[in-house]
Formats: sequence, structure tokens, C-alpha cells
Amino acid sequence: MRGLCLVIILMISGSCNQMLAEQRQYLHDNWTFGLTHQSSRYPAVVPGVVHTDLMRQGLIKDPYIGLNERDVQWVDKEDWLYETTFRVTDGVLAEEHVDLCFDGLDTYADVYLNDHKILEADNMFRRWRIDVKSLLRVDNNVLRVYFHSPIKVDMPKWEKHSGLYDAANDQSENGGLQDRKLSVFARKAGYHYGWDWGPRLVTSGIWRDVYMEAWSKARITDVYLHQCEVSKQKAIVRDEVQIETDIDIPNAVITVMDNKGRSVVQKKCSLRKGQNTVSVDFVIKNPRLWWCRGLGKPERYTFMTNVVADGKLMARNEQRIGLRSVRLVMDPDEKGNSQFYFVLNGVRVFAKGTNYIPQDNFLTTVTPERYWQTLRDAVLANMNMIRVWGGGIYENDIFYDLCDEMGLMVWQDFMFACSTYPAEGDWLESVRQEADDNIRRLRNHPCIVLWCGGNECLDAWYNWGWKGRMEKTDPEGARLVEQQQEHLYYDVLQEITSQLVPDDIYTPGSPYSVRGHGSDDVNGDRHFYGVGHRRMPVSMYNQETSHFFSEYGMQSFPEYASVLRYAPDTTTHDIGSQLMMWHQRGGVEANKVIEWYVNNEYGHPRDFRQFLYASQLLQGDAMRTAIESHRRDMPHCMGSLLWQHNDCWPVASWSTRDYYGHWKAAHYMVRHAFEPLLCSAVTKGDSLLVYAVNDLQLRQQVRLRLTVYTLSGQTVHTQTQTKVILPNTSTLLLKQSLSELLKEHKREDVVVNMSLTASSGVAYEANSFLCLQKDLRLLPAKLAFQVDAVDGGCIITIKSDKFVRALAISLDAEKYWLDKNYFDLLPGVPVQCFLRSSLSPADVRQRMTFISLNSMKEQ
Ligand code: BMA
Repeated sequence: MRGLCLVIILMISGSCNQMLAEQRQYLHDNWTFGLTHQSSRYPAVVPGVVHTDLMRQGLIKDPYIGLNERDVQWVDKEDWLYETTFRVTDGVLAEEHVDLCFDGLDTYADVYLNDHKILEADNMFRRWRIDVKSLLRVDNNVLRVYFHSPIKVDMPKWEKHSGLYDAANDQSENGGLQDRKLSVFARKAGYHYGWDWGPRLVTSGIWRDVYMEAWSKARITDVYLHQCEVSKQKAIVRDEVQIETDIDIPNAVITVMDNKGRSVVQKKCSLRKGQNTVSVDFVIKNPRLWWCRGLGKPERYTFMTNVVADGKLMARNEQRIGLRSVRLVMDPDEKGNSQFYFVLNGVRVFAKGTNYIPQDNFLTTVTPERYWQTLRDAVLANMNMIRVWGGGIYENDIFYDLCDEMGLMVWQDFMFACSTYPAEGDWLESVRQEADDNIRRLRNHPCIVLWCGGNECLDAWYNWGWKGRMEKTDPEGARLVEQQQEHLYYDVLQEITSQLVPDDIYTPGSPYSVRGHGSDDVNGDRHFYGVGHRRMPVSMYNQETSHFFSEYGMQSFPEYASVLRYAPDTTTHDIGSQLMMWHQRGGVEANKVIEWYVNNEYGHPRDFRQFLYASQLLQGDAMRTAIESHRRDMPHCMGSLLWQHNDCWPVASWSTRDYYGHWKAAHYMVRHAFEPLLCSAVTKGDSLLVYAVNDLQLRQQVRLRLTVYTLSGQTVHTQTQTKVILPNTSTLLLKQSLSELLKEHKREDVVVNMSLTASSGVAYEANSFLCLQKDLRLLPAKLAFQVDAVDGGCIITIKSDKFVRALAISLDAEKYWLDKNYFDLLPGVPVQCFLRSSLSPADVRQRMTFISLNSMKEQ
């Protein structure tokens, strides 16, 4: 806990040996909270939110467990008071200016310091800074934050505009508000009001750091290291510095230094009392470039910007950046439709990735370890891009720091999703400020490759029938709503991005659409839920095309061990039970969709556990099929971001990792399908077509060995094929008639095994089926396994006498990770996987259970 301790953030200058005046004092201690209309006060944790404080005091139960969420809906209808007293450190008091800073207030908050109202905050996404020097005393300063109920604040706005704006996923009924979807009026994370994977927990609280920053004479308020030109030969960087001073400094020198303290460039300038902007250009020859995963190392540079006058360091700022150039190519294709592909440092990149939602409804509970793990899991799945989706938050700095470090490109939405918004007046001004705050905060991160207006908002209006409906009942209103939405995405956000990040890319929304229209599936990026929501067979992924799939997905349930954590009572273990339905926010229809696919593609699971397993297998196969199809279609298709990477509470959803961080089958299968070298088969008519996709930047000589086995292990057919494949391409390796492959055998009795090896040593192995998996005549299999202790866990070796489809290993334990799971076993061929856990081999043997499609089919 940093608490009231004094942190001198900037101490001694390398060049001038002067003490620097800017100091920071965190105000995270001694907080209490309570209802404004009651006198009881309880200890509070800051940063935090009301719900977590109430939970800590035992005043509400954990809303993630069972049906508890229903019982806490009163919390957002109340006003809450947070209060602390603090002593100001001598260091802070000695400075000429003291600013009180809130990095985030959720959301409608009046702030009082020593009984003076100093702020009325109304936007969760903004940062606030107030000059408080004149209000401070040495001791017993009282800081009060009065949080108004977001429901009470926004209800009058809803009543005034009744019926004009809509929010597809706002679960107002669950909050006892009937159809009053107020969320659009608040500049607050949309998913707090519920989503089709999220609970309705509308939080309030000091959700990011609060501190005092003290300074004298000058401080740097902003540094933008604008990369004007980046190539292998040189990088031209413009350091745009904003400096606030309270005196004229006619003889200032701006110095940019590297991490070794060497001066990169210096510029003399005259600073005027007030706000100053100074630009200093510098060139780095033969820069080490920032590359995304798969293309190279994400190299980074640290630059210090110093303001010096008369040999004294007045202010300093440090930035860690990566040098890279990014382009989004949207030139017309041969049919005249807009392409959509990223070019990083001159190299065309196939974007492999996922969509990210906030990791928790209680944002302040997400630890740095969880951030690391969540992003590490994207990297482990061979991804190079992650989309920060518009219904959540502009993420914490740590998220982007990790993406910079891990080489994950970030597609950054502005925080608008599946809604129409009152884009006028104060609301719009607040959005302008929010965009300004967040672009300035994030723009030095090399990971951000795209700023996007929002998620499906334009589609909601144009393509989901909203416009048509309103035009019938309220044509005037429809005109207003349309004009406001277009102004927001095509003017306001566009203008702010072009001012603050002139060389960055902005698109008005995802999926892509041009002014006056919704998306059309062929131009730009596409969201495709025909498979999933609209019950097209999984094989339709092989037919549907796009230049860039930025969303597609299939729901599944968490595994049994995870279900037990939020539904410990086994009598609720039925997907239709009240509890399980509560943790399925897509409603009855979403469960029906899963059941329909499971029955159609895999057959009928006999019990709850089998159903959980089958739902995961379905999702895994669906994601794998989609990814393979997108990659085979390269270079027509140059991106595949699945929906969705993570959950914000325990739930049935589209996530490939559950709330507790457990990988679902899909995460393993996605990892496999995103490997740099892919071998993928698809049946067309009477033929099997096998492709190799090469994301490696090298030409490869590849050798394919294709073997058809019966499910009991006899070889039916085998053939090999060699070919040279070029970098960044998809190549048809082989086309073979099914009758040739099958001989006298039936499709239901065989598996096609493909093993691809490249001259570089990279290899890929996969199985393919010639019928739906429910029709496979899988045989009862005898498994033999062995568990051996190794550093950090165990190696599990498993063998089977018959072909086994999608063997899932589960452990009766909360914390473990397997590097392989949901894999096939060829008869007699052992598979080894690494289990990371603290369990002994004996424990593992005892707690390990298996389930496979074979066992599910055994009656
Ligand atoms: C897309 C997303 C989310 C939603 C998902 C699944 O619309 O942008 O809004 O959760 O599909 O329905």
C-alpha cells in the first residue's frame, strides 16, 4: 500500500544534479464509506468500488456466486459517501502548486476538500486535476467524495428523451427498471449495466489512483513522441512537449535523453507563464524496430524529456516507446470493395487475435498478475492482435505496457457499443474531453495500431431495424438520432484523432461502414454470427468471406471445476436450472443454440458434465474451422479476431478462457489453428483439398504426409507431397478424390491425419473428418497413462488402443494449467502433456478424470 507515503517521483537529474520539485503523495489510506443518508461508516479500500467494500464488510454476498447478483441491485440506487483525512507532507506543502488528481472516478462524484466543493465529476473515463493549494492545511484535511446514484442521475434524462435512444444489451429489467435503459446517458462502462455475457452491477467508486502532485515553476503536462517517419534506415521523431509554467523562463533548454543519459537532442526556447508547446525533432539511424509477435522482437526505446533553465532541471518526463510504422490498407479490391489489412514496418500482417472485454465487473480487483496472465494467454495462443472492445473501458496503463512488451497489436475502440447515444450538448463535450484524455494517455504506446469509433453502434441503427422502426413512429426523432450518431463517429472522434494522433489510423466503427449506411459484409472488417446466433452449420465458416473478420464466435460453458465454484450445489447442475440460467446472459435462446449445435454436430450428451464438455468441443471446432478458413483465404482475408478472449464473471459465454482463467477447449484449438505454419483440409464436392498457410517470413520447402486411418488404427491410404511455399501465403498442396482416400471404407469410419514438416524444422499435425462428428463410429478406447514429476509440475503420457477424439483431461483442483488438452489420440501413438501444478504425481493420478467424444458416445 503506497498510502500516505511520500513518493518523490523525479529526483536527481543526470545532467544537472538538481533536486526536482515535482512530488506525489498518494491518498489511498484511512478511507471510510457509507450511505449518505445514514451515519454508519465502514472502512473502505481505495482504489475500489462500493460493491467490493460492501462485500469486504460482509454487508452483501459475492454477487458472482449463485443468484446473489439479484440481491445487490439496490446498491446502484443509493448515494454513497467516501471520506478520508490526511496530513500533507512537508515536501508537498513547500511547493508553490499542489494539484489533487483523480485518475478515475466512477462516475457522478462531487468532491469536497475541507468542505469546499472542488469538482463535479461525470465521466468515468476522464482524469481530473484540481489546484488545491489554497485549501490545504498541514493536518486534518478532509477529503469527501459524494457518489450520486447513476440511476437517479440519469433517470430524468431518460424520461426527457424517452424512446429516442436504445441500448441492445442494457439489462434494465434485472435492475428493476423495466425498459428504462439509462446506460447511454452515462459516460461509464457499458457492460456494467449488463451484457449478453455479463451481470448487471452498476458500480460507483474511486476506481483509479488519487494523489496530490506538487510542483513549482514548471511542470511537463504532456509528451507526445510523434513518429513522423519510421523505416529500417531511420526514424524521425518529433517530441511535442507541453509545459505549464508560473513564470516566464526566457532561457529554457529542452533536452531529450536516451536511457543511458546521453543527450539525443537539445533545443533552446523561451517559455511564457502559462501553457507552452515546444517541438523538438530528432533522428535515430538504423533503429531497432518494434515488431508484433511472429514478425520480430518488440524492441523499445526510453526517452527522457527534460526542461532545464540556468543549469537547473525544472521538469522531466520519461516515455518508453517502440519505433514502428503502421498502415491500414483499404484500397479497392478487384470487385471495388474496400480491403482491410495492416502493414507493419512495410510488412503485410495477417492479424491473428481476439476481442477483449474488461476482466471483471469490479475493475479494481484485477491484479497485475491477472493482466499478465490474460495477455500471456493471448500470446500463447499465437495471437498478434487484441481488440479492446467498446463496451468496456480504456484500459489501465499496464495493459498497454504489457502489449508493448509482448508484441501484441491493439485495436482500440472508443467506448461505445451496441447503442445509440445522446450525442449533443454537455454529453458530447464530455466525450470530447474523454477522447482527449485517453488519446494523450495512450498515444505513445507502439502497440496501438487502430482507433475505432465503437462497436456495432452504426449497425444497430442502420442494420438492426432501429432506424426503420423509429422512422415509422417518430420521423423527426429518427433524423435527430441519425444526425447525432454520424456526427459522433464521422466528425467528432475523427477530428480528435486526426488532431492528436495525425498519423494514426481511425475507422468510424466496427464493423466498417461508410457515412449513411451500416456495414455490408464485403467492405472493410466484418462481424459474422451466422454460425452461432443464426444457427448456420459450422461448415458455413468455410463459405463466408471477408477481408477481415473482427468478430465471430460460439458460446460454451465453463468446465465442471469452474461451474462448481459459482454453483456449488449440485442440484442446480442442469443447464436449464434457475442458477445456470442466471449465469447465461444470452437467455434461453442462447442455451437452445448451444444444444441445437451440440445435438446436430456431436450427438446427445447424457449428463451435465458431458454437456459442458460437448459445448466446449463445439466452440473449439467452430473457432478452429473459422480460423482455418480465414487463413486459407489469405491474402483476400487478412485478419481473424474471434469473440471473445475472457469473461468478467463466471458465466456461459463466447470466451475461450473462463473467468477463473481456465482455458476452454477452444483456447487450445485456437492456439493450434493460429500456429505460424498451418495445414488445413476442407472437403469440396467429392474431393479433399489440403492447404498450407505460411505466416513465417521465409519461403519454406514443405512435406505433407497424409494418412487415412480407420478408427481402430489400420492404414487405409497414405501419400506424401512436397512443395515450396512462399512467405505470407496460403497454398493448395493437394487435391485428392474422396473415393481414392476411402477405398472401400465409409466416411464415418476414418480419420484423415496430416503431418506437415517444413525445411525450417517447423511442423504441424492435424486430423480431419469426412463426416459430422456425431456420425463418426468411434470405438470404446482403453487408455493407458503415466504421470512423472518434473520441474513445476508433471508430464502426463497417454496412449490409447483406438482412435480417440478430443480427449479432455480435468483435475479436481482449482489451480492448474495443461499445455495441451482436448487432443486426439491415434491408436498406439503416445501423447505427452505438461501439467503445471503443485500436485504430486500420485495426487494427479487420483484427481484426474478423462472425457472424450468416444466416452460421450458410449451408451
Ligand atoms: C457482438 C459483440 C458483443 C456481443 C457479442 C456476442 O455483438 O460486439 O456486443 O457480446 O457479439 O453476442
